[in-house]
Amino acid sequence: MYNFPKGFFFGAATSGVQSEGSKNQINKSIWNHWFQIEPEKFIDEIGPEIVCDTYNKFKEDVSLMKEVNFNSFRTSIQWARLIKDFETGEVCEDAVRFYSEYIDELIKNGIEPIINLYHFDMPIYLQDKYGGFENKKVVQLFVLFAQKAFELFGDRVKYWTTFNEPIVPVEGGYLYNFHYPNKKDPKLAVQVAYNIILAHSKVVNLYKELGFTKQIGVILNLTPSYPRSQNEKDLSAAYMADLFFNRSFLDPMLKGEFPKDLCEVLKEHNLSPEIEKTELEEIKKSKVDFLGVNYYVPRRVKAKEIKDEKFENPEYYFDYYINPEGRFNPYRDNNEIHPVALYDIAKNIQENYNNIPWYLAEIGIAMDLESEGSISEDGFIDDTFRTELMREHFIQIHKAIEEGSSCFGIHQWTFIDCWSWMNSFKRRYGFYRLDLVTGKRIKKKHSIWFAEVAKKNYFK
Ligand code: IFM
Repeated sequence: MYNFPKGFFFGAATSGVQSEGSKNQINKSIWNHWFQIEPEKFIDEIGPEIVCDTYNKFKEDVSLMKEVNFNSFRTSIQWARLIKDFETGEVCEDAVRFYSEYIDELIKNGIEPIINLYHFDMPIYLQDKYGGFENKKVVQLFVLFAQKAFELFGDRVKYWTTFNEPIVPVEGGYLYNFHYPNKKDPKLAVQVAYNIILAHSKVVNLYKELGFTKQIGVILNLTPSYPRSQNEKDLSAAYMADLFFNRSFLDPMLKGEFPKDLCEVLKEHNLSPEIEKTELEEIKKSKVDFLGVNYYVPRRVKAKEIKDEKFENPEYYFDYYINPEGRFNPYRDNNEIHPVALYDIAKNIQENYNNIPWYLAEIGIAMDLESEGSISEDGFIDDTFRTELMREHFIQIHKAIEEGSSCFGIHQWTFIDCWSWMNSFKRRYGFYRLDLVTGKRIKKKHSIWFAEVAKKNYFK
């Protein structure tokens, strides 16, 4: 019997861009813009205009959350929806109404909202005019947006997060070309990463300075790096991967300081960002109340075989390899399945990050085959595969909690199949299948298992 602590969060996560649709949205994000200029880059040429249409259907959707016994739910406020004038912070009244009613509907139904402020969604106006987070002016304007959100909803929202997976816009937009502005520029990538960390710290500090007493945190995608062997070179490869992809954000956001090794390596390659002393003080001062962790796959690394001429990205220090003994998800690009990584993440937080309260903010199993053909006789989408794997992952969380980890919840990605950036609807993760033609939400089998676990607070 796997029992969870009283009040454990069970729910799901989504984001504004991926669920709302763009109805009545005065300003557009980089996603609307990118889709407009290069629709062929998005699978089946589906863009963010309609997606789950949560803007219109949030009441119906909250009742669907109740059917799965969620006691908590995360979404994000879109900067480009809430703010009408980015320079002055003037808000859009319709967006205030929408977010206010959405948040109230959740609370009225006993579902604790966790509200995130940035989920890859730079307003195109700010990207065009200032270069987005390339520019510290935009850090300042993000703080203004956050302030508006706190003033408008801070009386009701008890859990805020500044960023979801802040490393992803850096990777996608400045290293590997899967987010707008599609640049490949490691120096700029480092500056953007630094500016995002600064923006996060300023917002955390502001929240406290304004006298709000609830909780504020951040959501990081943590991917433990496993070396191919215990050979020194493989170990060093894993160390560098961890430094670049996990500690780069974990250390400044949780400990208030950058890892020394990372600073040295960046300096060596002439990649150090522009930093002001007062900014470092701001980063040091900012203390998050909790951490959200997104986990999907482990990172398998080995020593670099052929040296790159110059640093283009962190893979300068390691190569990837496929675990010959691994298990893989046949539905999604053969992603490795490694539930023990969750236990390892929990231990890392417990031992190296002061056992800060944290929750699993995303865990998901993508299945590409959720077409009409996989509807079982009883009318459900049969995603038993997902349940089996979720069970294994939950067991690892349970084990860590038994050993003292301060994990306070599990949110699955995602509630209703949502739009997933360049992949649009190819990879489906939801408790509910979204019919793209009718917009109907159709329950999947896994939601029945999850509803039981959430109701009882345990599973066998
Ligand atoms: O869709 C994304 C989400 O926006 C961030 N975490 C991973 C999900 C699945 O790819």
